Amino acid sequence: MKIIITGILGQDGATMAEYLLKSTNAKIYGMMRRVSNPNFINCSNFINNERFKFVYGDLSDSASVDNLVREIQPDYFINFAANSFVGVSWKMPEQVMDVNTLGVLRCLEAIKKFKPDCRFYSAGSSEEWGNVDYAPQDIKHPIKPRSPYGASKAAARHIVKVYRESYNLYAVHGILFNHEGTKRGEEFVTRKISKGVARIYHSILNSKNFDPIELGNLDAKRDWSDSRDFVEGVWLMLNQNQPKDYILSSGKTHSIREFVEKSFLCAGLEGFWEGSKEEEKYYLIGCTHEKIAKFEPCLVKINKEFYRPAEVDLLLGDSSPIRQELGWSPKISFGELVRSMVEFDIANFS
Ligand code: G4F
Repeated sequence: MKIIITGILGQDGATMAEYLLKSTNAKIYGMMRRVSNPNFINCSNFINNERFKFVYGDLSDSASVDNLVREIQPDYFINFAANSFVGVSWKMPEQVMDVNTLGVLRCLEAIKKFKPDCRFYSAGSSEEWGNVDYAPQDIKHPIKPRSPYGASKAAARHIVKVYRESYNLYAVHGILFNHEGTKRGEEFVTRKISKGVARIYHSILNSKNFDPIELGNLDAKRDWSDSRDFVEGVWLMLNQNQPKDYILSSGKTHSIREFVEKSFLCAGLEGFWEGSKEEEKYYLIGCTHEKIAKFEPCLVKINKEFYRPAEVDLLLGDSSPIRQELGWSPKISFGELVRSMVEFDIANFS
């Protein structure tokens, strides 16, 4: 069995490869773009596995995608490559549409031309629903994106459906709610918080002053899960009798504020909120370190730079169909997810 995974250096591609190398005998081809200084940290557990190989390709270059599918003849093509940072999608909307939407089209075209029985996974997003009408959101929720990123994923969803129906391809567009972990990029809010907590924890341990973590909107709510649970759901979606799109979500929602509080508690640090709107701050309770206490130990403050032009206020997913029909369920709770990220970042702080 041969599987192409795009986005191999990112959280989802690397987590998927780890899972498939353990649970199948497949040969994995991890597609990466040529960049000057690639970061292989997320691939360290499998980079030397004899069933794993890096291959060059780029979703914005159809010839490269065509060549990979023609030469490898994959049984599965799992597309996790994307410009996945919502916040930056207003700054480079054309590139986002090119990679996230046309990139999916290029994969589908390559499969149609060179390996029509290859099963294709397209990574959809709860951002497609954006300004939500109801909660929990199910697969029938209207598409109302709030960002170029959300629009790019919604368009990808349509093109997957069109190719599935027009050419009888096995192509699914699974809707993934937020999913995190220790491979998460530092620009996303959860990893930014867990890394910030680790930095502050070590400063306090060494009686050093520290800068607060600077965040944007604290009141947005997200349905967070662990990415290791999600790759199992993706694999189930790829192995149904007939292709069908599903949602993966925990079914619980938490605010950024709650993520902050829980993360600091995991490091043994308790805080309290004071002030409102842009002046709101999170202070450390009962700091006993003489040197730190002097500096009014502020843990979190607001920086307007991290506000978005349009926000998605609430995400909460209904994943009951995949639970009932394919037997998927997440094993890692929100509390365990936060703890694992904070403990990892404290242990690996440098
Ligand atoms: O961590 P985020 O950047 O993730 P976001 O925008 O929810 O998108 C993630 O989940 C989607 C699925 O729902 C994926 F499709 C997408 O690729 C990505 O993985 O932001 C989460 C929330 C937002 O409401 C944001 O406004 O956190 C808020 N936030 C507050 N302060 C911040 C910050 N986000 C970031 N990145 N940085 C901040 O300082």
